[in-house]
Amino acid sequence: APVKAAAKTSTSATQTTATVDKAQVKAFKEQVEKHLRTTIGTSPVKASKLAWWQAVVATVNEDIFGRLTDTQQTHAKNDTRAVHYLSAEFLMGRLTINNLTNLEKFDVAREALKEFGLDINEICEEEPDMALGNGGLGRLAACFMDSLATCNYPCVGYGIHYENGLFRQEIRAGKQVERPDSWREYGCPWEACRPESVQNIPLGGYVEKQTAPDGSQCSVWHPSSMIKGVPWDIPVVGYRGSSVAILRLWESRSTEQFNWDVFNAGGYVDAQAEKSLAETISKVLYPNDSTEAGKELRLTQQYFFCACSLRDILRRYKRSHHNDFSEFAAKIAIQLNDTHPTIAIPELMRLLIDEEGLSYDQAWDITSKTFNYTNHTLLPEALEKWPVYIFEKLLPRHLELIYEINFRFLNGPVEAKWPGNNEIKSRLSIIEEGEVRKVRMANLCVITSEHVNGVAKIHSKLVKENLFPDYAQLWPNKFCNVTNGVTPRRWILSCNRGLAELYNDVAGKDWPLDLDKCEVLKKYADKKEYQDRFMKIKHDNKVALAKTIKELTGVEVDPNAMFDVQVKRLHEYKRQHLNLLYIMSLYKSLLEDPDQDIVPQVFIFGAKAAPAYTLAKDIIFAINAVGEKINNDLRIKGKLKVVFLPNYRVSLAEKIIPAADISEQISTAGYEASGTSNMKFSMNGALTLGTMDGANIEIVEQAGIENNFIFGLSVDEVLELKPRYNPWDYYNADHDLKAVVDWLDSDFFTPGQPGALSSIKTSLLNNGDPFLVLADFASYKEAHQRAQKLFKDKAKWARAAMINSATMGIFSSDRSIRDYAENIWTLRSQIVKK
Ligand code: T68
Repeated sequence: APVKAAAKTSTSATQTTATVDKAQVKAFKEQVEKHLRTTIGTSPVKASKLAWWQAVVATVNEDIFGRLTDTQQTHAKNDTRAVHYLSAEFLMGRLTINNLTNLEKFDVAREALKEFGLDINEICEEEPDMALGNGGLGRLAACFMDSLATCNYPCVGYGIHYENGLFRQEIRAGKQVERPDSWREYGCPWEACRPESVQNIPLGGYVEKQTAPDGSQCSVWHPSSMIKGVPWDIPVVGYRGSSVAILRLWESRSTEQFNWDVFNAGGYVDAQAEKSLAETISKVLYPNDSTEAGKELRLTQQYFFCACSLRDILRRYKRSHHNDFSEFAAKIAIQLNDTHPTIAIPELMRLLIDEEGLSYDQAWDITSKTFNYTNHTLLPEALEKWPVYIFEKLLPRHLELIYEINFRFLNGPVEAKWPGNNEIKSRLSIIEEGEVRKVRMANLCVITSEHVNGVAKIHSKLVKENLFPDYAQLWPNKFCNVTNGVTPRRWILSCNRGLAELYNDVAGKDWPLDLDKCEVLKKYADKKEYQDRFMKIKHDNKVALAKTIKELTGVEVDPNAMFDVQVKRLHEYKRQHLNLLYIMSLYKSLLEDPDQDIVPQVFIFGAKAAPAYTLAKDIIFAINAVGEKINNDLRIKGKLKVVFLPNYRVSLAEKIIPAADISEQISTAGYEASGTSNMKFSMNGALTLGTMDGANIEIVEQAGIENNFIFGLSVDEVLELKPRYNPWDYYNADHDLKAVVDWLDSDFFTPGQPGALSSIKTSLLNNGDPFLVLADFASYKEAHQRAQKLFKDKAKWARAAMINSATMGIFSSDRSIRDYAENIWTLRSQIVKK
């Protein structure tokens, strides 16, 4: 529908009062109108909001593509070393506000649209989220692209152009329902197709052994099919337009060979059917976070995007170095974002040996200097292992190379260090023996990579000491840490304009490039005037979120209440059910004494569960059922509300995080590799209520343990307790805990459906409570009491919130990227010439 002129300007939290240059506004306006007419084919009177958004993007793109060319010419001219970030996931979210912000055009665009009678925030709501990732790992890759561009590092991000990103979550009768997410149903105006860089990727078939005239053996792969990889480029603009990085995502298509040469029998109609097989490869993102599905299609996806990316890298390298590979490792660094792109290792070996004619030793020398691997989890169920039979079917030549790598490793360095020790050999082997033989992808990564890093100090220590202890003995210097970070451009500047203005005032305008500058706010943390301003910003954000909550759930919440937030994927180790048990106990105590003086609280959840993860889905249902009951219970006089916001995603996080008072980071110690929302919350002035896990430890190191609410068992205590843990002991010893756990078994929250929440109780008692929820319950409750007490003292709370926000400098992803560049990639930044 056309947008009515003079649309009301919303009182969104992203509003600023900065004055903007009139000439720039005029020029932007003219460009938008020009694009509306000549690119989109409509006019200001009849344009829909979608059309306006498209015209804005077209306007911004004019700016971006010029800078992209400058960037690429600079890098080509200098023949720079570059990093290639391989990731099966990039959770980019929306790009418009971020690109405008990075080009310092947001205020101009806002004013220009206002003159058309439009509200920029409403227009930008038209943009679908680019949700090509599950959670933290995918979002980290997106923040890293922003920092790579901002810090001017030559780079390319490589991934998969999924037709459907992570499912859209609907909540029906309290339950999660998954719906497809077609993020580019009407086209994505940011991306550019690059037909000149299409790749053909072989798959399947068999390997033939041939004897060369000199008597040496070689392998010839006869693939059974060919898939076409079509690249789509998404430019990522650095802050203040520094350089433009490219995210190149591969879409699978069928090739002529695929249809006719190989599957020759069928004729036209059959060939069309075959087409769908090739096109299935990039159809959908696997919605499993932290579990490994082991499906053939998933390995095909991994291989497909790695093979396309490596060919792309080789093509570019050969443009300046022809067939001389001696400089390859000096010019190319490849970072593997978890084990998902591991297949790139044997693929590079294969390309160098089979296609470029290098010897095995030459190929290995290059390959082992090129790759680095980042580990994101210690959970055993997430460590990828592929059955050998799947490799035999899809990638027989790669399997052969993996065997060769393994043979040389076990008989070389392992035999030298532990002569004749078969037990160690079987532990370190890439191949897991057993009924079904499997390829352990993490082992292949560690053996090949120059560096292996974890994503927070504690996690990196556990990677080295508990996950790969034997490898660490062999190569102690291979293991290192790079603590995660998040981009302050998206996670403060774009999503919290009020706070951004405060930092502009106290820290100058360069803080988005040097987040350490924000530390000056500490100086003002005791000053009432600044406390008031800080808390007014928070309050405005809470008012805006309350409006969103009302729109999305119908639940009315009071912005003066304490907003307690847990948003992240649903997983037992993240312990949303610990939070739920606490809410139930609070509710119980309010029912017992409705007049007690507690701080009014709103508990806010957002979480998607993997579609096959039944218990996770049961926990979502339980949160909704308990919330429904509590929100409608007049006896407690609105002192407690529980909301579950459906379809948690990047764009929703941008509304939630700036409005949080409490950030729930309550994983069982040792299980959350790092966490990254914990950093975003702190930056935006929330206090962490959390365990000593992942990056929480480093957050309180910066912000002070006294300014957060730390509880629960430590990593060492968990490791010590786990083998002798009995949840019944805790259940029987704590009346309150027993009462709430038993409550799950009644039909109090699910009238007429007794047992609807029992699976949670079963997991906690009969299935051993694998994540020690009951063991941490009492300590968790006590931490909440501390939080309540502090919240009542407005000045003290404001001070703690300000100190948290002010001390998050090291969690800028610019710092992470510089760590990678200096310690792992040995990469230098390049100033782009115009
Ligand atoms: C997350 N991992 C970690 N995995 O859980 C989190 N897994 O602690 C960390 O902060 C973050 O990575 C960034 O380092 C994930 O998000 C996945 O999404 C995933 C996806 C597919 C398969 C396995």
